[in-house]
Amino acid sequence: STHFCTDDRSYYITTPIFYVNASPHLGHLYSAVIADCLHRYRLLQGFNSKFSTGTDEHGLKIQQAAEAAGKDPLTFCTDVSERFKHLFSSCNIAYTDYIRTTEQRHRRAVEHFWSVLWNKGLIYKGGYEGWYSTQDESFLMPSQVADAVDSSGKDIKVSLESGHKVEWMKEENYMFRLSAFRSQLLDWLRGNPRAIQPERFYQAVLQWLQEDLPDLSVSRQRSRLHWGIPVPGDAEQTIYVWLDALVNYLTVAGYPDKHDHWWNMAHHIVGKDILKFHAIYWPSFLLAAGLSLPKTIYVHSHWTVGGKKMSKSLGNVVDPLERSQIFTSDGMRYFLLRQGVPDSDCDYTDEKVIKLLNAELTDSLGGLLNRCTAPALNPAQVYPSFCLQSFPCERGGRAVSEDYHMLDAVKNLPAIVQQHYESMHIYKALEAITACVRQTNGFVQRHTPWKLDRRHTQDQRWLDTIIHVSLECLRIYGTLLQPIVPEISNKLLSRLGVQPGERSLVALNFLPRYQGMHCPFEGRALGLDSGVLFSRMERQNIDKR
Ligand code: ME8
Repeated sequence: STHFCTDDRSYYITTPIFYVNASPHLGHLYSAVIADCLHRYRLLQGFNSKFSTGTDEHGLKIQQAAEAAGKDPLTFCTDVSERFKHLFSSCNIAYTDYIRTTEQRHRRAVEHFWSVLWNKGLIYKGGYEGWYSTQDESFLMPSQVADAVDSSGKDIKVSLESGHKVEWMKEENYMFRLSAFRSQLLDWLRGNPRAIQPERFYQAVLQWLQEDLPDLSVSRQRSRLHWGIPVPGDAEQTIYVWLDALVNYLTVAGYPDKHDHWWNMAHHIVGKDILKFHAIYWPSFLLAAGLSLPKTIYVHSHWTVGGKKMSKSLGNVVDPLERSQIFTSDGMRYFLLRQGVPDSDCDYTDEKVIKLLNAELTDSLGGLLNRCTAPALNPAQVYPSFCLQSFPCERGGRAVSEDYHMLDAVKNLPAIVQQHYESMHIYKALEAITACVRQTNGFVQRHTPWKLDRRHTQDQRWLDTIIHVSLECLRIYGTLLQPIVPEISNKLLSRLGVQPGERSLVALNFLPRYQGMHCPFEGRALGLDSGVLFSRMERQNIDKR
């Protein structure tokens, strides 16, 4: 097997490295938010987690973009790379590593990697003739190309998959023996049915492997492509940008120096358009170099906008920085992870964001917190006592059967949420949390605590019990939501008086008093009131900005 497990408590998650030919768009933030969520989840479980992201700065596409901007390529790359960094810090993307392919450490890793393949005879000099898409930095088979007409009415050829223009290319260059790896790839996939998720994409890769797998051109003539890493020992050739880019995952792990620790724990997040590079080329390169394969490749679908593909020419590209300033970083994170389904494309509109955030963060979650902490119901501003006579394990107190259902649901929630996080079904985790928040609101609504009279002992005990149970539910929701909305969770947990050391996923221990056990929160003062949990969004206020 190519899988070695050295340390079960370590985790290494990556985003694709982003092309710097244009500014960050919504899809880039989406990739980063998914990885950030999984990274934060592992940290809360007590893992040692490494999270890397960065920028892909070489290749013909960047070379041309820099020329068009009239800038020297490195200055151009640095400017755009800084915009990605700025977006990520604005959206609380807590990466531990940021890599740029123009860094010296990366060049060293790529040169070493190339030499290993070369020395094993897996790269040879040959001639390449075929279609190339600069936009996709991708070689295409004749069957993947179609006729089209460009905006000036000229007949052109385009990639069937991306719609981007392709050009005929004929060059002397270096070829990688991709064809030699087909059966090893099939073995790997058949032996690891969870290696590519969701299932749909795993099946797609198996399908591709039924077709022809020709050798791959892995260099370009320097006269055509000067912006890249030269082939070691041949200054006339530049290494193909995808080989260069994929090695970034190894560079961050420490390659060519000691890298096993992280490399054996690698998980990749990728968009569906770059699956072939990650699920066919990359594992083949790794097999060729004698390295282990990634543990999982998580594939996500794309965001469309108003039903259309995002594109500069349509003018519908969503700027994630601007949107996160309007809706807040947590607002955008919540929306993307709640609405984004890995299996199929999702559509973005401001209206959907406003509706979702108002309903789930302002009304449902914020409303629940408000009710339980408002001075009218909680004048002492404490985590009140739980009274087992009012809410006994055996029926008979004031609780009704729906209340017992709710307790069951919240008790099971952490395990369900963790399962969903682990299979990258983050939207399902959020669906489950939302359903529980709704149930807790129903619980409060059903028992109308505002009608109880604190002067009567029985009422006062029941009232305190209702609040205690609700605060316990909120503590669970706040803790589980930390990977998704770190700022809101922090605000919520701080208001409940839950200390930073009490927020891990390991010892959640929901409602211990129900089992007659000690509850560390009972009787504790609430934290300071720092205002509403999440402000309501109004369409008019957004249009004005
Ligand atoms: O592909 N919705 O970089 P990139 C969601 N440099 N995600 C989208 C999207 C959309 N509309 N459009 C693009 C590259 N993405 C290479 C990666 S990794 C060794 C090299 C996603 O800037 C896309 O699927 O074009 C990919 O995962 C990521 O954005 C980066 O795209």
